Amino acid sequence: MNGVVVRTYSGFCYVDIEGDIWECRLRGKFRLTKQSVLAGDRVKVKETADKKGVIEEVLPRATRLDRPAVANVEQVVIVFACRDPAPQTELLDRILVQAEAADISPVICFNKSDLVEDEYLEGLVADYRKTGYRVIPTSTVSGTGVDQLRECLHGRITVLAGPSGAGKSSLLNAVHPGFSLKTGKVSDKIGRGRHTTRYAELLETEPGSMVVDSPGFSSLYLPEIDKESLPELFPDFLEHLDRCKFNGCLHRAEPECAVKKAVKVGHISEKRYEHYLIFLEELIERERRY
Ligand SMILES: Nc1nc2c(ncn2[C@@H]2O[C@H](COP(=O)(O)OP(=O)(O)OP(=O)(O)O)[C@@H](O)[C@H]2O)c(=O)[nH]1
Ligand SMILES: [Mg+2]
Ligand SMILES: [Zn+2]
Repeated sequence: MNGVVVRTYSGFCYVDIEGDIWECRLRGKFRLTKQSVLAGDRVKVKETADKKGVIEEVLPRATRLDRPAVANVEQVVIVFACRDPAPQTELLDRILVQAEAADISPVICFNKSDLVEDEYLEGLVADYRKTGYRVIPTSTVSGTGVDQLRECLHGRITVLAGPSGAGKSSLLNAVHPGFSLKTGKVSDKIGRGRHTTRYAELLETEPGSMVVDSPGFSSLYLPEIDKESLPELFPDFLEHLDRCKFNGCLHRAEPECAVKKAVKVGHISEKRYEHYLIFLEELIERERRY
């Protein structure tokens, strides 16, 4: 029988088979690697008891994201709060690069828009609209952007990603009043969430639309990519790349660099460019080590 893994938990996989959730074990060969079966995986199950079975095979994945670890999503909605916790745009850019490298389309939500002045929000949004990505300011308190987000989830398989406390579960509850996902207070002292969501879980918002709620994370992760391909993972750089003087320009110290010019005149945000340089150094350092 075929099914979709809705979540994995301490050695068990919960698999949706024609609307029923089956508790499945993994066959020995899948125990070898830690993340061998992920939420979103399509699997072949052999029945062992009533609504219990063994996963015989994981079918080939269309996509695969590392953080959060999910399979077969088409879209990632990256959720950051405008404040509490303050948006860490370096982490946002890392998730964007990861999504581009995995061929998953990103959408950015700046949530808790009710907590900041319009001017601040507009600055944040304008910076990221320059990338060409869709940016949706949202608030589960005022309801801003909730309809837009619902429309954006329609007919797709989406994962929500972002730091703990940004409001991912709250947004899903707002989009789909039938959900009652657990949400948690952001601690006043450290301004961080407390990892209320504990595991990635695939949920159906409406027939044909699936969404994965995932635990927040803040680790500064970068996938395995060649430094030469990094600029292509910044869609706001793309139109400038052919205009650099040097072939193989890495847009650092090279003269007559079209990317640096675009930053100077404001077509590319300075912060994005700064983060590009940080990621580039990291990749160069990695290549040196291996
Ligand atoms: N003011 C305001 N608070 C919000 C908004 N959205 C969520 N919150 C609050 O932010 C806190 C964290 O929300 P969650 O939905 O648990 O955040 P999360 O991203 O799912 O966090 P993890 O599950 O830990 O990754 C809760 O206290 C929510 O009530 C919003 O739009 N405005
Ligand atoms: Mg959550
Ligand atoms: Zn250049």
